[in-house]
Amino acid sequence: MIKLYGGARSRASIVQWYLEELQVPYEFQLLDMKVGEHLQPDFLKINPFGKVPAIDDDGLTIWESGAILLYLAEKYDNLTDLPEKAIAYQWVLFANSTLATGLFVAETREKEAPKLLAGLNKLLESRTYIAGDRLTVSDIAVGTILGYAVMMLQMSYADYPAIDSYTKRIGDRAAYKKAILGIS
Ligand SMILES: N[C@@H](CCC(=O)N[C@@H](CS)C(=O)NCC(=O)O)C(=O)O
Repeated sequence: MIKLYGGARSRASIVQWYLEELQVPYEFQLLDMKVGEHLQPDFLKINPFGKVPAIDDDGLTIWESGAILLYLAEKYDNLTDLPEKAIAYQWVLFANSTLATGLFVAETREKEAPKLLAGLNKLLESRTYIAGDRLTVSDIAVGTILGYAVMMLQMSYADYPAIDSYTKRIGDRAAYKKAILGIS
């Protein structure tokens, strides 16, 4: 069974959301990061940088949330077609680099966030999910960053109605509620 290493309110929730969506059995290994369990030798063997999330899937250890998401997509979500894979890589990298930086780096937020949100809003006016008409790994990556911005920065999408509906749509999913909001 997959072991998912995470801390309370950590980016492990992103991976947990996807595992819940995929209905893949997993065990959540909660590290007490306040006392530095993520910096102990046992965990440093899994991720030498002492950061969560990380997974152990039958002896294969992977860290970095985007890499874990893409691994899960290929193994459990039938992501095999090269063009579809390229689109998934695009969105996962966009979420963890361009979007996360654009929304979370205070110094550049004012300049970057409106451009990024306007582009996403336009795209979501014509599709239900990020990569088309079904929820994919791209939604897990982009959706969590959009959700975290609301939770951590009190960001409002009132000026971006398609993003607003999208975040409500994903926020209504049982797997999202359990993993991201901690509501079972
Ligand atoms: N880019 C990494 C970021 C990982 C990361 O910074 N995780 C935080 C928790 S959300 C962490 O482990 N921090 C502990 C530390 O840096 O000591 C990912 O997405 O997996």
